[in-house]
Amino acid sequence: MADQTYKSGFVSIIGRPNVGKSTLLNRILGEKIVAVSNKPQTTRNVIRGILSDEGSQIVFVDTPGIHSARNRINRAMVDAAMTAVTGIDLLLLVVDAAQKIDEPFVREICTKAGAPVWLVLNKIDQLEAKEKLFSVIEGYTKLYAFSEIIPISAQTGSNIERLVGLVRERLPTGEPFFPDDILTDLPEKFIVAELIREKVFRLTTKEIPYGTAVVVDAFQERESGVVAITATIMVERDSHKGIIIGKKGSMLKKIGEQARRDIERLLGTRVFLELFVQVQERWTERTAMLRELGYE
Ligand SMILES: Nc1nc2c(ncn2[C@@H]2O[C@H](COP(=O)(O)OP(=O)(O)OP(=O)(O)O)[C@@H](O)[C@H]2O)c(=O)[nH]1
Ligand SMILES: [Mg+2]
Repeated sequence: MADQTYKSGFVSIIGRPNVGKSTLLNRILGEKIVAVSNKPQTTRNVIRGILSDEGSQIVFVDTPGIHSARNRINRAMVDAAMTAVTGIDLLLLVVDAAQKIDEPFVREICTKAGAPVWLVLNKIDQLEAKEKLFSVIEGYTKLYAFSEIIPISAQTGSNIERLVGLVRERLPTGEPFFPDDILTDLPEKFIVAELIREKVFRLTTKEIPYGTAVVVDAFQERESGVVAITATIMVERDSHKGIIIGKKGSMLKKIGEQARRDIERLLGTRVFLELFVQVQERWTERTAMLRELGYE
């Protein structure tokens, strides 16, 4: 007979770019599966992270930051995020506690939400004074009757356990949606590409990261236990290719080394990572390419 007390549900993590949504997902899972950087629009896909224990399964849905998108890929990203506002059990609206309240945005999300909205005040480690938090909370309370308001720091881990505990309590009873031993329903290949893309976002500047995408071409477990991975970093222009490769290959080497370390931690094995760079002109505007990369 099915367990009558087991709880399960979907919880979307929504917010403006750069507020710390992906940092929060990684922190909750205790593993890095999504890219985090100090540049806005780091996340491009809706990514489900699964937290299971004996009595519950919470599926957290990380989403691209919502902004006024101009080009094709960004519009696809925002559309994807907006679909995650409905068809869920709970919505975590993440904001940067140190930033001015974005009233129209908060109102829009709360109006469109198809589930109770909790306000997650992130980056409280950046508030100069604790008292400041009270006025921030007051400001948001005037805007909307949030079911919960939870101050956290995704970076330091402050109050994360409490947040997860409250979410678990509020979930409906029901069967698990996924096996209890997986962190995400996405293939390993996708997460590997995401970890490589994160390094490009962290190590390059200006428009370079926005014109890059990563595709894993081969993923092979060898008898020695080493996983051999070949991946291609796509760029939009020849000049960008030069930057990604760097002087005597120094940038590509750095991207590869840092990515390999993260991938090894995730897979728990030794990894041999080979990276290539390829120019695909205007791929961010091309339907076929966007589909192939899972962005549309
Ligand atoms: N000080 C501080 N920085 C944080 C905290 N959480 C996230 N950050 C930083 O904020 C930046 C953005 O974090 P992300 O997790 O990539 O933000 P995001 O909301 O997923 O951004 P998009 O994917 O672009 O929408 C990174 O530099 C993080 O290290 C926090 O609690 N405190
Ligand atoms: Mg993100």
